[in-house]
Amino acid sequence: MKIEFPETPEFRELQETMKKIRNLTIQGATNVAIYGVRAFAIHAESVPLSDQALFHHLESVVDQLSNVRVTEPALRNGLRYVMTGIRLDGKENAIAHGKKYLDLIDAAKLKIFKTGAERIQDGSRVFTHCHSSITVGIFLAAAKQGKEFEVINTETRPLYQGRKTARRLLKNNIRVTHIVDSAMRWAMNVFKPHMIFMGADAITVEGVALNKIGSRLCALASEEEHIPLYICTPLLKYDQATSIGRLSEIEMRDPFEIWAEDLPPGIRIMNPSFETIDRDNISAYITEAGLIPPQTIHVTFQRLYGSKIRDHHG
Ligand code: RUB
Repeated sequence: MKIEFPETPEFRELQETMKKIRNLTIQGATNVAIYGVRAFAIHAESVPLSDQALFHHLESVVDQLSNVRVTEPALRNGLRYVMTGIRLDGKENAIAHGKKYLDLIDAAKLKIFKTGAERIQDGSRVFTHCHSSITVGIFLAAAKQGKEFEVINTETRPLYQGRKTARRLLKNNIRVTHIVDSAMRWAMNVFKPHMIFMGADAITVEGVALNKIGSRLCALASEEEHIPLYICTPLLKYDQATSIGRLSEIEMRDPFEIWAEDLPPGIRIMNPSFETIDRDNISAYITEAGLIPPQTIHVTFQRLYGSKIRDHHG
């Protein structure tokens, strides 16, 4: 659905943000939430509408923004948070409400970086997949504490987000061994990493994590190699709709990301962006509430955010 109205600079900026989220210029669930909520709040505060027309318009924007990438509940939770604020005290405070949500993200990040860095010791080898700003933040925090450790990371086909991880770590003098995705199990067997740290896009009521495609293979290989796997994420990625029985949706991306030219006629290409990691493969979540078992996701989210963040379904 295309929203035709209104053509303000703030609305154009919002549309530009949506484009950047779609094409991964803005990448990773946390950044998607930060930039999406910020652009939405700025637009909401400036939009020249009131009463019913205002809410009708904003709800359609929330809908559109939430569907740019469907596996991103941290963005949806943030948009709901701002909408609740607007309903309570008007659009004039939309930016302030957006900022409060971003403050929740910032506070969560700091706690996660601290807890995650505790797990890393001198001489640790840590395996990771894709690019997660939260996981990278933990590595940087551990390096800042003077710990000497090594990261083994996948390139992450088809869009090579793993290169982003490798570059950031190298820039901060962290040793990196970079492998193709299909060498995951091999690398675990050869390098015997002490632990696996991965981010998440969504967390379900069962404690299942959704993360970049390849994450479940990584989890299965970790089981074979007896390597503990930690999901590093703010609980703000909890998909509240799963608690009323809905399934978390998995984004399917354009096939051209996999094979752009000289396609053999008749070929079918599938490009799922994410997949689930079974809770039985997750040793713990590293969250703003500390290390928590997958079974406690729902109650911990409720304890921390239950009164503040409700989506339609919560
Ligand atoms: C990125 C990805 C990341 C999570 C967590 O996928 O799967 O592991 O989003 O990221 P994509 P963060 O590149 O398709 O966005 O820790 O930054 O929230």
